[in-house]
Amino acid sequence: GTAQIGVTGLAVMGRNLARNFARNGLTVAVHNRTAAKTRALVEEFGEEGRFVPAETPEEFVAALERPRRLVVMVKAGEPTDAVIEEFAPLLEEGDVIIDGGNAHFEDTRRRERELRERGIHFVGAGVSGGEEGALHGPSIMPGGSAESYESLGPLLEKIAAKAPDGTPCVTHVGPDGAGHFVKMVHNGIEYADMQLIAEAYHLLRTVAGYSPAKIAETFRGWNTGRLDSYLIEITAEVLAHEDAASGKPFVDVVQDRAEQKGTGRWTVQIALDLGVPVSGIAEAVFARSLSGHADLREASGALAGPVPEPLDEKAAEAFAAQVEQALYASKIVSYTQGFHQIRAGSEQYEWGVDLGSVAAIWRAGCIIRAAFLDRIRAAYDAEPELVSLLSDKRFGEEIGAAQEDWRAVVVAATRQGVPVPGFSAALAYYDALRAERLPAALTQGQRDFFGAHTYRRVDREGSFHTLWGGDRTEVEAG
Ligand code: NBP
Repeated sequence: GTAQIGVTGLAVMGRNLARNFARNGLTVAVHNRTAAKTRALVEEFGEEGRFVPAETPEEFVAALERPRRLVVMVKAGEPTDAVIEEFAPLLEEGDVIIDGGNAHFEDTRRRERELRERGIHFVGAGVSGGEEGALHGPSIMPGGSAESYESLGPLLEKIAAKAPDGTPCVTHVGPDGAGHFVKMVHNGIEYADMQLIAEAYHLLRTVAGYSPAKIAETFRGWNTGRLDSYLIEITAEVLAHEDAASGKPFVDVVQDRAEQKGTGRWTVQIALDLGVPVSGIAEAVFARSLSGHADLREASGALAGPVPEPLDEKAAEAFAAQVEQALYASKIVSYTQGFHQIRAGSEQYEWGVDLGSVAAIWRAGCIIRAAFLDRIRAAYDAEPELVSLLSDKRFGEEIGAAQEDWRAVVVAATRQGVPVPGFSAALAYYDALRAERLPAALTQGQRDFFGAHTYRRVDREGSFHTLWGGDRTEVEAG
């Protein structure tokens, strides 16, 4: 074969990835279960580069140069297993299967193990940026053997997004499931970012009394500063958009029920298993789920509470500046929590993930791309063992400078009855970390009282139990 890479699964993502490879000068074998899609791709875009269409798996495998590199871009879950089972028997030792779908990292770990036993490299690669990213340059998070990355890396570097300094947004994240794990947390952070932006919008709308058009303008302003990011940019676009049919702001004609495909939920489920407090991401997932409970909301419409009273123009402007502070501070907390989760996953599975490189490959191509990520990378480059982003001097100073306004925003929201689960959970996390003593000591006392779960003392080593049902003397536990 002559193709340097193959793509099987030519729905929107696979088709665009194949075109991206071809546009970058690679010869690309293309295959799809339903052959009509393969033919359509070559008919429509054949002039963009060198495609080798294959009707059968055998033809597809034969079209590839060795070691073969095949990208599987089919629906996550069972279809991915079915495709792997179809192709693996046709491959030889040293060939590489790349799963670019949104697989759960535990599935990736299992597939990698099974294929390794058969002498085949399996690379679970997170691909972010949607269909546009797949075509023009996604952020790519590949996991798998270092050896497979040697043969694959240079090809991925060609098609990946380029950061502002020109470096490709792809790196060998770590072994087996590391890439899909990092992609999962990326999506969790994306949920949190979107929720925080939604809360800022809600406050500007109800407390500041701004119109969607005015809020779009406000976001455009923010996008020239430290919040400069793709999500802020598209927020302004969505808010400025008018519905053609009704002439109303687009945001007012869309049903207020957010949906989800599941990667945010995975992030929280895994965080619970790892014992990592990702409260910002969790609140974002819950906020979407709550919005979808039309029954609960209908049944609760008569509950008492304040009706927000819009501020006058001057006060509104000052409030908007405070909301920017709250948004930025809460965003720092979300990323702090997300990077904590990656660090914990990396320790648990012994992946050796370099957090600075993760921040670096999120700078372009992906949904959470932002100027901010350069600063996160700098923080980890300066101190790779950084315990928490909040313990980085510059982030610490910035969040410290924002905290008074952040509190004022949470207070205003609470007074006016506007839900801000993201802002307030982030603030609670910040205050919990700062606190010299947490009430967890009392929790331990209660646990010891009802369950003899024991506790540790501040002044002596060892585990202790108080005989609560007896004379309340303290005994040393075994
Ligand atoms: P879909 O997730 O809609 O999958 C459609 C593709 O899977 C088609 O090529 C289809 O072949 C193939 N397929 C299925 Br379904 N079952 C199969 C089977 N048993 N054997 C062989 N092929 C099978 O495509 P997509 O939206 O392009 O997404 C591809 C992957 O990329 C997914 O894992 C997705 O989660 C991930 N992803 C998507 C986005 C996005 O923005 N859409 C972003 C990032 C990641 P057919 O044509 O014969 O039916």
